[in-house]
Amino acid sequence: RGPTLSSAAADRITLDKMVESLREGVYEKILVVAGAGISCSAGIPDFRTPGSGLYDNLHEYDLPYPEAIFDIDFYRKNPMPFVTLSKEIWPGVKYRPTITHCFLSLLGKRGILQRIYTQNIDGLEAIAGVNPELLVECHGNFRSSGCIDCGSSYNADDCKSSMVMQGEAPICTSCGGLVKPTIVFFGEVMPNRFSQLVHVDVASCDLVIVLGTSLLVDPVASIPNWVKSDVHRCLINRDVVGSFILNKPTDVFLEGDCDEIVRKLCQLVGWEDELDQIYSHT
Ligand code: CNA
Repeated sequence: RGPTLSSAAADRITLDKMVESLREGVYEKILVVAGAGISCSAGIPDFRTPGSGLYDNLHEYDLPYPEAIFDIDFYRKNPMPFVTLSKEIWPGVKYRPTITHCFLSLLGKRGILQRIYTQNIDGLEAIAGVNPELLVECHGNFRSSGCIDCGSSYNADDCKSSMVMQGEAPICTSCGGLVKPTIVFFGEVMPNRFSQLVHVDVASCDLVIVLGTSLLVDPVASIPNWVKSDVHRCLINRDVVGSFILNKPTDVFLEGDCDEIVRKLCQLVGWEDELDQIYSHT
């Protein structure tokens, strides 16, 4: 016999049940999937929000199509759009972590974070104090750089001063090719760390929290689908995305602004002071 309607209802995850489980320490291995939406309140636009998203605001770069800014062949012909974007978002220069980044840091400090898979390249999770061991920056970061032709590594500080101070792409000292930070462009392979960790993480997590992403870029977009079928999944976003469908017993959708929602969640669980403490130190 399958579950009766009433037992299915009893098993259904709700905000109240999730809060209670967080308070009582039921979840011990939380897997987080994050996207550009968690950095919007820091001042960094996302890609796809109509009007404010980067894709609607790329006129100044004169790109043939929006994704060209992260296209390796286009970079080879015209690195300036990416250089200009990098100058804007280079970690530690202009933007500070949001309440949501601090919430992720809080999960880490409480020892209940399995891993964060972030699609963001702004480095704000690390700046918020997330232990590097608990972080997979799926689309790379600005902390290292290399030649797009011969692959030689290039000093990241020198790359930063070329791009941020001089506003130009550095040239490889070995082969004369163009250098870029180790941001994963379309068609490039993801960091090894992703494939090394993701299988174990999806198999062992006991809650998935997805925040601020349209879940349109694979393979990260598929992570929430790879967890066991009875694992609770919480989506904190402005809209329903990916395989989250309303009324699925394992899923809870908290609709709206992620900073407001994680603050509310922390209030309910009793973690708000801790959250504010982390925020005040970033
Ligand atoms: P996206 O496709 O732009 O989607 C963003 C999602 O977040 C949308 O569903 C929005 O509705 C939602 N959203 C926006 N603001 C908020 C908010 N305040 N609270 C809750 N939800 C919100 O971005 P994805 O991350 O899904 O796309 C993957 C791309 C984006 C990756 O390759 C990134 O490298 C790239 N990107 C990164 C950054 C960054 O590093 N900060 C910025 C822009 C784009």
